Amino acid sequence: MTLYQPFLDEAKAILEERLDLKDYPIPEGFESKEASVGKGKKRSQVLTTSYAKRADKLRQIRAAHVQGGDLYQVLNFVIFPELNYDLPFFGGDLVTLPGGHLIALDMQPLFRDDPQYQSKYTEPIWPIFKSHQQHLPWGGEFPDEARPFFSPAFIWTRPTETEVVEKQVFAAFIDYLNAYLNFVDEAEAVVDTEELAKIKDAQLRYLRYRAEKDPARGMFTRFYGSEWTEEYIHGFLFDLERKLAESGNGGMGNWACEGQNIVGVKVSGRNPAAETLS
Ligand code: DBV
Repeated sequence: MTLYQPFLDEAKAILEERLDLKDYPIPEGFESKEASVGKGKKRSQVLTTSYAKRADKLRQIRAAHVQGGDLYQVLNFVIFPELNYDLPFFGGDLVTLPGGHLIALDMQPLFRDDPQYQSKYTEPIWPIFKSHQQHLPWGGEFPDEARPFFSPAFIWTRPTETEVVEKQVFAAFIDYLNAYLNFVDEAEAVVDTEELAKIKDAQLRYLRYRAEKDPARGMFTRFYGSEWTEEYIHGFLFDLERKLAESGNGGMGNWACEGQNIVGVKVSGRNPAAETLS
């Protein structure tokens, strides 16, 4: 079973059609990683593959796809805008584990409680949210500390039927992605220095939260060990701090392009960003 392959394929096709995509480097060793899990008859292979691109206004578009038969299917798909746009993050966490399906889908706000921000980035998608919400009821228990990072149009659901994932979740995922790309089309670069500083703070707050609390850390550590996992989290999945440190300019404007120079540079240890910054 590869439940989320059609999601990834369709997302790639839409991105390809709607954006002028450029390559984004995936650090060596993280394009694809395999491990055997379980014992005896239950032994199976778990494959994790990565996808990454960038585009105008979008610093990183990336996906991690875990395929481990009936037991583990995960697609984590996030779009990180450049720091000179007030765009939200596109965030999809589509998770199927032995315990069932768990779906998080949202345009994660930089400034959740700002009414102007809500009218710009939540109101336009409200009809889409409502149309899907009726098929995808609230999934219950949700970590309080994660709330600031989600919008009122957050879809959080735990479907009991795989068919609901294949149909309703798929439709919601595609609608949200297209609506997100509409925002990207409209977005204009921010030039006000105060505003830019707020955006950078909000991006770093989000980044640090996600890297620190990554709910996949346990799963990845079991499969691939802690060294690989920490490097995957800080060096690829949530890499903003590294990129800022590498570009060495505090990260405004076009730094992501300069960031391309780091291709081939080997990083080792836990987080070189911390050393460079101190
Ligand atoms: N989640 C990720 C990445 C994943 C991933 C990069 C590549 O951020 C997978 C893989 N999410 C993943 C897995 C689980 C979850 C759960 C494997 C199951 C963990 C387990 O049960 O062992 C939204 N994802 C979750 C949960 C939430 C989210 C709330 C439940 C975890 C819990 O109850 O603590 N997405 C997640 C989140 C943010 C987000 C917290 C915060 C901004 O965007």
